[in-house]
Amino acid sequence: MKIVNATVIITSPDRNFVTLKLETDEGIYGLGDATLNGRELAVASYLNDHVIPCILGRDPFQTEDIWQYLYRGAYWRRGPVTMAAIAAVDVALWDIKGKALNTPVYNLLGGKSRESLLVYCHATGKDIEHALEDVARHRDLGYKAIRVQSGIPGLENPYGIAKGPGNYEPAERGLPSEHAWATEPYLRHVPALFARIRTHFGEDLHLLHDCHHRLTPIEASRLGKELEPFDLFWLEDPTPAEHQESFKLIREHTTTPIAVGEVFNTIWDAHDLIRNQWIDYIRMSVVHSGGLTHLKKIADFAALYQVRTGCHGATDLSPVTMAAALHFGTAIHNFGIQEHMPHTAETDAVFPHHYSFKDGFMHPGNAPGLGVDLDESLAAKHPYQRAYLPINRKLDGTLTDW
Ligand code: EZ4
Ligand code: CO
Repeated sequence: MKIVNATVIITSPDRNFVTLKLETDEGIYGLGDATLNGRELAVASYLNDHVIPCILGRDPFQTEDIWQYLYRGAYWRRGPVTMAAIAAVDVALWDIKGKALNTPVYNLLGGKSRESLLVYCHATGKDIEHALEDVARHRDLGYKAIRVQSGIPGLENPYGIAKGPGNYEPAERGLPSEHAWATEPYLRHVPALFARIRTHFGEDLHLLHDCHHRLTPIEASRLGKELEPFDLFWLEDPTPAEHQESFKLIREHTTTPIAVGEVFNTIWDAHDLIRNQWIDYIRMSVVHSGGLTHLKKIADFAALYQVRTGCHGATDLSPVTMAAALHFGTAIHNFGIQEHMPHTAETDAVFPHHYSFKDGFMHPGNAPGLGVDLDESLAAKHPYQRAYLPINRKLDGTLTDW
């Protein structure tokens, strides 16, 4: 079998998605997600201008060799643009392989280690009362694990909070908006939020919280400690992780489990975090971490250190990535949890799929390959629209992490 055609399809049903379609001489095609929130066109160009000419004519079964060819052959290694482009090729190849062998991708990655995957959703509210209402709504939808974020007194529109009813979407069309951030009121507020949630909902719900990289290591240590009585499933992105050793300080101060990795691209971003057991969950995603070929190796490495997966699953990861993550999580031994931020009906219509949600768990479906398709004529009706994530500044104007 040979790859004979490759197309990059950009669509924006409600937000931007970049998809690679690889076609073979036997009529089988595969899909890979190449979406990089706010930098979509850079990955599209990387694929169109630099990758596609090199892979035409190759054997789509050679997932390992093609991965190494794109990673080592580029000379310039790593980085989100490169790794998203490699992921798109890799995932499309696994999709082709599954379809050619008439089996779901999870069977190619080790077969079923479980029947379905525990997922967590996002509950948000402009204040504690509204956050409690949103937790109740998600619990009633069947979720067993809920990430909770709430507005902070004195801060308008902090990142991670839905602006109104309906699905939350962090990317905004147009140029980036800017929001104020202050750590002191945040640190005072979050323990109160979780105290109220536990009083209200009892001990059974798994509760998670995302700090969006906004704390220093010692601030994160304090927060982790103060949250211990509320038994969090994890505290996510407590501090930026470019300097991996920052997590040592947090680890020495708190037993609240720590998750990180949604912005990582390769194993080298997590190597120290994992081998020193400074984290409990590695959140790298299929699309931003070089595809299934690389993420499988990362999961196997993490397993040696009792670190489990908690793959990023926000709406900026397309249904192709959600399908790939579910096949992956079905097969690996050290699966922990999967993030689930449901796509809108418009996005689901562009990407018809076989995966499903029921009673707090997701299942990849049993269709050959990934079990996700792209309606190209519908996709063409939704052209790209410039969009960015918001920017955060401290009250004095200093730019901060988010
Ligand atoms: O900010 O996906 O855990 N989920 C998150 C997401 C990320 C966005 C960035 O593109 O933190 O909402
Ligand atoms: Co996050």
